[in-house]
Amino acid sequence: MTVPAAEAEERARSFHDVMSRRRTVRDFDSRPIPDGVLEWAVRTAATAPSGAHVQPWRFVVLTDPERKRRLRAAAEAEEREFYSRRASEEWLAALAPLGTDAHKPFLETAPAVIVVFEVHKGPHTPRPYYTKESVGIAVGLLLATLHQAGLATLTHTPSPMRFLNEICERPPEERGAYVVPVGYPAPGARVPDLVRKPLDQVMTRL
Ligand code: IYR
Repeated sequence: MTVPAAEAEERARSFHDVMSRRRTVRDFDSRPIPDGVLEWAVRTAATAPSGAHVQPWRFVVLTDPERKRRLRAAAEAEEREFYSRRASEEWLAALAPLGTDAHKPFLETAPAVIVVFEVHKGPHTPRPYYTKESVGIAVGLLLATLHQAGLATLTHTPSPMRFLNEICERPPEERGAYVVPVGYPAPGARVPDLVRKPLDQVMTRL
């Protein structure tokens, strides 16, 4: 891609201006996702660099209400354990400003939920390298594309995630890594009052 040097900063700034308006949303309405958007978002995610170009990702798009209901039930069971037993006091205190709890209605109300799997070595899959890094970059591109198309996302990470294999019909060499509800925000959806760190706190020049 050639961009004249004189336009480089402006191009970078305008992408920043779009991305700086991305917020994680937890309340979705049932407005459908326009045709083709999810496919383009997954195609874009799959342009991510990956260790040895093994492309160790699989994106499972759930739109069937019954499948989403099962996903919600299984995720909420794990989250009840997390909030009542597994999480330390320190962790719960860090989450308090987000107002999260074991209820995950967005897994049903969002018109689509993309479950992202990391593909590990299996009978028909090569050994991947830097799997977490590769899939993390792919998910970043997925979120950026969906935001650019005007859709909201939530990066949800129930833990542990083994239950995702059965619901998504994926083999054991694939491991659920991210659950990403996608849709339009519900009217009046609220987001926490967050501040992003200024450049001098995130960038060092030497
Ligand atoms: N997975 C839990 C808890 C949770 C953990 C972190 I770190 C967050 O940033 C948000 C939530 C949940 O989804 O509620």
